[in-house]
Amino acid sequence: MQDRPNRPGGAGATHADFFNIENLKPPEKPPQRSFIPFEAGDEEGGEESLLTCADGRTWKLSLGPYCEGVWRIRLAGAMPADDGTSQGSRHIPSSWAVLPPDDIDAGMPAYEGAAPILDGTEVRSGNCFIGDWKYSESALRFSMRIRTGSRRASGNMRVFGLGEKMGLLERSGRVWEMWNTDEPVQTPTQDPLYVSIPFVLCRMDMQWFGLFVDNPARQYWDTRDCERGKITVDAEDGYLDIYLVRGDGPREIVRRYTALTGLPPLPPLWSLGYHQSRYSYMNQQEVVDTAAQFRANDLPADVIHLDIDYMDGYRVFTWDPERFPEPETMCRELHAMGFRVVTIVDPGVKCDRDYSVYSEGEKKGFFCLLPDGTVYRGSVWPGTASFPDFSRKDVRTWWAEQHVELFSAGVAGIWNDMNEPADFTGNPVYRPDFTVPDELQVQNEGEPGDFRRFHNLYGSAMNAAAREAFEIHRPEERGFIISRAGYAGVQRFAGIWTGDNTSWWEHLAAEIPMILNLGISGIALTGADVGGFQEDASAQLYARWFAFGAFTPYFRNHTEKGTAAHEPWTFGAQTLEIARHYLRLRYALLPYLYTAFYQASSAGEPVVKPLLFEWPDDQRLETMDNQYLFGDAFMVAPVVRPNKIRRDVYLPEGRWYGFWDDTVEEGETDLLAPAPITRLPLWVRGGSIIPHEEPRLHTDEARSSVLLVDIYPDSTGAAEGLLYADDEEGWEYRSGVYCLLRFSYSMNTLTIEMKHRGFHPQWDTLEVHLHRGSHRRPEDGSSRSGSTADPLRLDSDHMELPRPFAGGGAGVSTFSYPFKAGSMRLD
Ligand code: MIG
Repeated sequence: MQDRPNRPGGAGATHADFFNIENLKPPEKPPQRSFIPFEAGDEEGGEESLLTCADGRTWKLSLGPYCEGVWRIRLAGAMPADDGTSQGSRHIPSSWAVLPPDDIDAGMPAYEGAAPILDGTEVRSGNCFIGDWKYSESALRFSMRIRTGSRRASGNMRVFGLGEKMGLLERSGRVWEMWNTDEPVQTPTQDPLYVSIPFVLCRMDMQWFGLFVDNPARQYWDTRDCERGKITVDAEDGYLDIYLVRGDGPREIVRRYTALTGLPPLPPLWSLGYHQSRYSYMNQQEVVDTAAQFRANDLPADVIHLDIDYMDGYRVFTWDPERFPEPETMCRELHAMGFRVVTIVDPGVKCDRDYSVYSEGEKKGFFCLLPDGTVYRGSVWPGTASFPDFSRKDVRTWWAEQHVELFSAGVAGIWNDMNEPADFTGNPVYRPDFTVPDELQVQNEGEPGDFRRFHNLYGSAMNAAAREAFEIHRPEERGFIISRAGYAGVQRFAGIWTGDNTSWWEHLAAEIPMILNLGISGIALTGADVGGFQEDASAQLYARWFAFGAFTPYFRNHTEKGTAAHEPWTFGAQTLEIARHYLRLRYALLPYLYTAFYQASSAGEPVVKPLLFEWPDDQRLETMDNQYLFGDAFMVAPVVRPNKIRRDVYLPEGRWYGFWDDTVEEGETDLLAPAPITRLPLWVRGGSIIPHEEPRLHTDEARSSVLLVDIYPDSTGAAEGLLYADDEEGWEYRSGVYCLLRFSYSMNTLTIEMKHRGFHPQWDTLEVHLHRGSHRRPEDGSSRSGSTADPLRLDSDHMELPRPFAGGGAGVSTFSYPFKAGSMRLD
């Protein structure tokens, strides 16, 4: 039995301890500490400055360029310990997040703005100041401020990013904690959640900055003084490793930050199709039957997920012998229907000496140890469990090898859950310690330490091991990994889904700023449990969420144990029709979406982006988190409230085409858009060219040989778009086996330019649709009076589905050509 005094549910705890209110007090955020400021030392150099503190010890502040547009600011010194001795060191540990400068190349233009300078105790870049360094026994603190000519601060600072957080797009006004936490109660005030990414994108007056504080220990970001031009950061580890990212605007800064922490691999095309999940499909037959229902209902889908009940007693890397007796047969049957299988993997290994993963891990000394050198035993789904030390290369390789149990059965993707890591022995109400003890020792690639430093890295390191699993067992495939936890840079290994949301309208709304801020924080492959995880969705919520989900990067339906069924056919015929409609649209747009992912993996561009990416000077867009861009061409304005038949939409500068009816609007305009239950409010940005194709039932199905291309000219009559194509699964694209086409249209001529010719796409015919648009708003069909059906009824006999790309209606001209590079006149 271990002695865990702060853990009411810990080993040896009694029932009474568990409900002891004292033990369940929320932790103080941030803890009160008394800080002592640093003073400038005698020696000052151009790129280094020595700071002294009251006890005479010196700290070194240094500044240097890191890579294009990025400067690194470091503060290292001695952290005084309680007993007055010096603990910690001047040594800044190697980063898990940041790539070596030589490996960073996102093909970006050189940055020509003012480089920061180190000036005494401060770093200055334009009107941005980083300084005000302070220390206490338990944390380092600094502030970023803006100063303007007047003595009053500008009062005009906005911050975005910080990874996966509740709340709005804009992050000012509270203290945010960086500490990966398994938190299913996602109320607006809840913080933290599963992912920690200490990066902000901020605007100060008309200047944009990125600030990344690469320190995986617990941090607090205090944005309450943003309106007075100040952010304060506390980091509970004895060093600061800060990256100041400059660029021409939000897009370039995010691209630079993403390149700094690693571009994501291109996901295989199948993983951009639809994923069906539930906690859990309880046996092999149920999985196969569910997949068959998709086909019987003519529903496009590519993936089915197996949650923890496929395992034998929740032993990771095993199959339950009764309920999943023949996983190989199951995967084969699923594959024959065009389904791939993704299995959940949890890090906690059941302490059971008759189970090889445990006995081997124990023998090899691969589990995290308590300070006294004994193996730590926590408690998760399998009961008592130990946690692999993923900070070690040899442990990651060993973990990667265990995946053979899944891969040999035919599993195609890995879903890493519980990797905060969650440990039920912590405080179940205030969950920051619902994890393994801070004292656990890790070897951390030769820089040993404890979980204070490694906690936030645990998820990323587990994902690195899963990446290695693909490298070992499926070297020909890109693989697919979706994770719940992660730290900055996790995008190199995995995408992130937003965890345990609830079937609430509020959560549908909350997912938009959450995935936008994840995108700002470098993670392109993101999505939420469609329909909501906890509780039962209503048909109306489900229909709205489904349409929105089709316009998120990772599109998966999932639900909790014990909830009503959430498969698309379980809400009645009309909801099924709506789901099919948006699934078909998703599949039609795969060439477009895949191209957006190419931009993510080659240039660090998020797939879903806030409007401020394109219109950084339009200050109305800074708080806009119910509309967003999906790729470069679509603006999505999901309905996130019940019983709405219209919704308010703001169209920024430029020309806009209603996706369903080609109504042309000139921004900047506010309008009330029709939104019957069948209709996701959707616009195409004038100036776009969108490649798409006939929807298939799954991505292995033979595709039509016709590439469809829709042209939406801007007010000058011009448009452009990209198309990326490759073999959709392997790594050859990294050695140039892909094609990249640029479409441009002006003066009635469409030009296709081959930017890269390393692959032959499968389409041989091009069908071009030129949209001329209509300035007259059609009858919107959303009024309750008149002849049209009730816009919200999901039980009416007749349902009119809106027609994608305006259904090739009156304002659309169609042309057909062989698909090849060259120019063609459209008249
Ligand atoms: O503590 O594996 O977020 O998607 O269904 C619950 C069971 C553990 C949490 C995940 C959820 C998954 C569930 N898991």
